[in-house]
Amino acid sequence: MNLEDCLYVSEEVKEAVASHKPVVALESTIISHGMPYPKNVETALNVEKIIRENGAVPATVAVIKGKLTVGISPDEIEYLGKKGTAVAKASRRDLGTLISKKDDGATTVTTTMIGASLAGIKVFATGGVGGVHRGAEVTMDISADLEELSKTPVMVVCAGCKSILDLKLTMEYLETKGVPVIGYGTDELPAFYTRKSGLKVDYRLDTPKEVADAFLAQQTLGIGGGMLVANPIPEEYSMDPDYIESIIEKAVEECNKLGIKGKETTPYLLDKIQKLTGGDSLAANIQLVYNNARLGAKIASELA
Ligand code: PSU
Ligand code: MN
Repeated sequence: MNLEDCLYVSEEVKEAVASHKPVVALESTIISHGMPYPKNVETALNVEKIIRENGAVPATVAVIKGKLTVGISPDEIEYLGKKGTAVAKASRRDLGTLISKKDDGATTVTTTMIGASLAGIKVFATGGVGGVHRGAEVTMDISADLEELSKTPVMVVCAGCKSILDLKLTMEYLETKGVPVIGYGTDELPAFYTRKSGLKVDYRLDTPKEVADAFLAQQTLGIGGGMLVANPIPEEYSMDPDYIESIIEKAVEECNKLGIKGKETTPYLLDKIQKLTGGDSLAANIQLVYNNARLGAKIASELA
């Protein structure tokens, strides 16, 4: 078996990477497991458009018919969005089996980083990353995303972490793993739906060039690992912190009551929050993803 039997990089992405054009990777779990159809497909296609408008090539990643594919087609985006949670959520441990069975999979932050890295892409934009869950001192539910950030040299542009997670423990874990957390234009870690969390980031950087330079220095040293760039949701789309906190608490309580565990936890919570807010959180979610796509394209342009 060769790498080409397991990995497919689209011609456009291959050409862009080879000629040092800016490329931004995008995940597909957000499509299949993070948003309802048809908003998920509409959002994913708009994100690709925004990246192009900002001078970069988009590379949405997924497992398609047994190949980790970097740069899926609009038809494949539609397919993954329509099939929704019936598509396997593919984390690091799932890749081997999904590929050998010629199956499909929606890539998480973890596996999108893996695909990006194999294709030579440095920047990846999304909404939120996984982290240390509330109650992890008992459940040990810590997202594989944090481990991946510590070893794979890809920068992840996100809107911080949702407080479905224990943000304080997530920051501690990232510190232990040596993952730099950069606040884009802020000293404070944004909390996805809101711009504030009460926690400090490691460094505040204010321009795409500053972020690109920090990443470049880290990679030039050869110490490896990624970087988490936390870009706050634009003020006009941010939600009321008390309101969203009460919703998240309800969702977490319901999740515990139902005994939901493992890889089901995050998709359950995302869906529950969307239902409890009557779609308001989905609108905010979509806007912050667009905002991250714009920043990702600008950083990729600086790196290129
Ligand atoms: N957090 C979000 N939206 C998402 C996810 C997390 O706000 O869509 C998805 C991402 O794909 C992330 C994954 O990599 O969930 C993390 O899942 P887990 O907590 O099971 O590691
Ligand atoms: Mn988990």
